[in-house]
Amino acid sequence: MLRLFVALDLTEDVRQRLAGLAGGVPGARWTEPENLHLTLRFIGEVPEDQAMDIDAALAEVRAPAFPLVLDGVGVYGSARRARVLWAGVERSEALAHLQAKVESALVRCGLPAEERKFSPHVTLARLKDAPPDRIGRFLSDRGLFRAGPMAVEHFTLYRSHLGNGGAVYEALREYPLAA
Ligand code: 3AM
Repeated sequence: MLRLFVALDLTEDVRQRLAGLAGGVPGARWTEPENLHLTLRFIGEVPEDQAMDIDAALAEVRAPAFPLVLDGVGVYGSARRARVLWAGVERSEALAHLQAKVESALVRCGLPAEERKFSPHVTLARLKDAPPDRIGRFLSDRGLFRAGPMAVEHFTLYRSHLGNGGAVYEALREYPLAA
């Protein structure tokens, strides 16, 4: 079985800007800079032959390249029990279009449709018992964060290896977007 997801890679420059946001929140496990990405679709565990079908279907996706701008920071979960700190993404029709194409390609491979609305973000940190006041300060200090535009010219199928030291992401294949 392979644990898969589809994501956009970020440029070195953007990852460094995001890595620069880390710190100041006790109980935060910050994403390693090389692991920072924007998930288009979590797939989960699939057998190898289905992974090959998924690869073939993703290779058929036709969508244009586009600029991506990261904008602002936020939190998932309640104020008292925040779970994830994230960087937001400026609204982009092209990103929504690509995500919809990826989603329909995966459904054609027999995966169940994603029920949750696509909410593009880059996970900065996972939180455990983080003090709400420190989260509040993080959000207000970093609220004006912006990075990019960066050119999105491909998307990537990743394999996630779960281990004691956290997940390791392996890029299996990149699929080009049209110039
Ligand atoms: O890009 P982010 O960090 O939002 O949280 C996992 C990560 O998302 C998510 O897939 C991305 C790559 O691992 N993920 C992991 N398990 C998941 C699940 N069971 C999941 N998303 C939905 N359902």
